[in-house]
Amino acid sequence: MVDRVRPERAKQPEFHPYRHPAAGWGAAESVTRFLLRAGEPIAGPHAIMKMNHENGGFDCPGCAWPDDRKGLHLDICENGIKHVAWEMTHKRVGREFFAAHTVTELAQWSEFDLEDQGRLTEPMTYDPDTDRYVPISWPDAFELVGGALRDLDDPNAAAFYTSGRLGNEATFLYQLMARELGTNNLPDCSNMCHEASGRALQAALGTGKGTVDLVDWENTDALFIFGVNAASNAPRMLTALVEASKRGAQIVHVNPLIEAAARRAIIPHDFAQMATFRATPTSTLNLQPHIGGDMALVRGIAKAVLAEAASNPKALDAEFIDRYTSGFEDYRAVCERTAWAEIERQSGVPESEIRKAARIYCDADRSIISWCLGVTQHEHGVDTVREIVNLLLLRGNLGREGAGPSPVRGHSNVQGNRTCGIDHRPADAFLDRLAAVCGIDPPRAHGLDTVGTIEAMHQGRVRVFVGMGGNFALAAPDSAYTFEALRRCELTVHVSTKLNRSHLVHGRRALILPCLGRTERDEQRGGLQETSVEDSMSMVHLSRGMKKPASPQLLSEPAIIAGIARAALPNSATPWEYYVDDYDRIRDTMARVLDGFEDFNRRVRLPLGFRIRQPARELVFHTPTGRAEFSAAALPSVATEPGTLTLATMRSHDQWNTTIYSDNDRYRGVRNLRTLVFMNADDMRERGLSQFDEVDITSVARDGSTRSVHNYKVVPYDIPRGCAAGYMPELNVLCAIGDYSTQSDQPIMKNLTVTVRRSG
Ligand SMILES: Nc1nc2c(c(=O)[nH]1)N[C@H]1C(S)=C(S)[C@@H](COP(=O)(O)OP(=O)(O)OC[C@H]3O[C@@H](n4cnc5c(=O)[nH]c(N)nc54)[C@H](O)[C@@H]3O)O[C@H]1N2
Ligand SMILES: Nc1nc2c(c(=O)[nH]1)N[C@H]1C(S)=C(S)[C@@H](COP(=O)(O)OP(=O)(O)OC[C@H]3O[C@@H](n4cnc5c(=O)[nH]c(N)nc54)[C@H](O)[C@@H]3O)O[C@H]1N2
Ligand SMILES: [Mo]
Repeated sequence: MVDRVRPERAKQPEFHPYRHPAAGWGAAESVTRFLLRAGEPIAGPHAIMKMNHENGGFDCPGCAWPDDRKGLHLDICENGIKHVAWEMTHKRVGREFFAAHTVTELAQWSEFDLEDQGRLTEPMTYDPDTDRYVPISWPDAFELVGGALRDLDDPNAAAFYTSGRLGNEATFLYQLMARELGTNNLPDCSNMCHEASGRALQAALGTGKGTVDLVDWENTDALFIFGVNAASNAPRMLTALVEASKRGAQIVHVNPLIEAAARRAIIPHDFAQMATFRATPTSTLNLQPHIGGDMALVRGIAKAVLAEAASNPKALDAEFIDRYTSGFEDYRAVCERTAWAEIERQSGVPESEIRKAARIYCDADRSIISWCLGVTQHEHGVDTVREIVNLLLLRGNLGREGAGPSPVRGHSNVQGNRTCGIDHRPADAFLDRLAAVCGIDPPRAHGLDTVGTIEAMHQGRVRVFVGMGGNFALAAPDSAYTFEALRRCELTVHVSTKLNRSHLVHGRRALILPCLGRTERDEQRGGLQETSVEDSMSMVHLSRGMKKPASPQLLSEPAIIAGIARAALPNSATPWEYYVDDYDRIRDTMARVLDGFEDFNRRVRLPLGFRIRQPARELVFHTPTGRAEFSAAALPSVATEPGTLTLATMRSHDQWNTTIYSDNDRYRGVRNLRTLVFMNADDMRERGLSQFDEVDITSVARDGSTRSVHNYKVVPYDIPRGCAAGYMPELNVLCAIGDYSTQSDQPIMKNLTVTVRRSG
């Protein structure tokens, strides 16, 4: 019999710095082991062959990195494979399971053990008398939610969360239902992820998205990569890095940690490279700023570029600045005013190193700057992304091949969710079209985001919570506070594929509604359905599930939304059932509501799908001035108080957000340990700590309140002094609910002030 993929908690923790290339054999071996243990040695690879295909196949439910567009149909990666296998497990968690375990008992289980029970098979509702989940029919489940929503005196007492995996068609129906009910309470995982990027790009360029695509990545001269652990979280970026390196492009990594992608790599699918063990270096320069020091570092590069322009006019693209931008003089002035000493202090990087990056930037005709959570989850995330845009504008790195901003999005369809209407601050123009096309009267007042929803649940203002995918309880900040908020709800509803913490931290009444996964066949009255998704680079394409559903009782996400909507809005004129019968009909409506979706049904069936029109890419800027806007923000103060450290929460290699595959973090050299804190050896010495010593970590929130975790093990790591790092979601208990950015409302999950003390 196959054994289970189970973190070997009894095993001793190990730490041996990783010395091999990223991807390559390590990844191949890890995948094989994973599939064998998951009992999917055949279904796994078979399914993967069907993933990301040009014609048919399903979109990888993993990250949002785009598929290779050159006819290479199989750009697969280790973590994508794990992700697919995770969904395809043969294990099932049915009614017998729930009958055998009380919720109080399950609450003691680990995240791993909960999800490891396998796929949910039928709708379940919480029975307070027995403290168990018991089966409920779909019609009764819909009526339970519908009744609770109908009973609310104010539609704003409901909140509808979205995790970024939801396909575009379901997304559209979901926001339509919320707005027809009368609320913009549409919190989503983006509120914790790239909210800062969206706001900054919107303000600077009039678009909430990056402007580059993979062709640009293939043609750029220099890549600047900030705050992403690509080898683990966007592994197919390794392909782009290897190819860039081979053609002589420069690659600069900016990260307090030197991550695996910043060393050398073997292309995940390049078997020749794997056979010869020939890895390619994937970095020209590594800069290790202090956590939160990126804005100062970018300012330093810009300062050096401006200084160079005094003797070399070509350092700036004066024509571009003149024709297409606004605010340049103010920006130049603020750069000149910012002293190098200040830049060094804030960034933690010496001027000489920053100048090296500036040299690379000035020598490159075309540059791309890419970033992820290391940049966004800070108080000044918006200012930092705007500073990145400033730097690009200086040399006209926008609107031409090989140049531009390239945020790395997280969930496979998180970008599509926003495009299709999941936004607690919707634009009036969008609401106008929604009203005209769908015949509803959408509310105009802004709704609640993730943090706002938690606070409102705590205060009793939101009483019905619906989670469309995801694991809200655990993904959100301040676990204790968020748990209490959910428990105060009248009703919590989770549409899910697997059992997770959010099901156990429930309201007075609770529902678990099991849905089809992306890999599964979605049969409706109109035949086999496909759903569309949008990747990080604005490509929209269809995804078609191939596998027999995990249980005959599963419904698709559009069908579940329609069922809830019909029950909640009995007099709705929206043809919910008609939409669900054939998703082409949803797409026809979307084509009339959404910008850039004209002729949706035809274009989404082109072999590679289509790219959503990007005005900024065409140098058309929907900003107040009609130009790309420089910003001239002052540098924030990111220095730590004596005795404290700045701690960033992040993912290990072997997890998907709140889903933990194992207790290993291969590229960082860790085995059998997740309750750890990476620290600089000098900071450890100062505290008299040695490797694996047990410590308590206490965060100090802005309001002075403290939160602690106990008995974490210290791991000495190459990280700047004053900085520390550890894993989400375990460390979410340290993220205070009130500590979100005043610029983006995003929880500052990469910037906690902590003290670290020996336990006991
Ligand atoms: N396998 C896998 N893939 C994933 C996910 C997953 O959990 N597993 N999650 C998906 C999601 S939803 C998202 S949003 C993305 C997340 O992708 P990442 O952004 O890579 O996520 P994190 O693990 O949080 O890592 C952030 C990186 O930021 C660095 N960092 C921390 N603080 C700073 C800082 O102040 N400045 C800079 N420059 N760097 C800093 C850390 O060292 C780390 O390398 O990945 C997506 N892809
Ligand atoms: N401290 C800290 N906290 C963080 C972050 C951080 O860096 N640090 N990162 C934040 C970020 S970037 C994000 S995106 C959030 C992630 O937050 P979420 O998106 O809420 O969390 P996930 O862990 O991705 O959700 C996993 C669950 O999704 C369900 N699921 C999987 N596939 C499907 C499907 O096809 N349909 C449906 N309906 N359900 C499905 C399963 O039941 C599974 O248990 O976490 C945030 N939290
Ligand atoms: Mo994310």
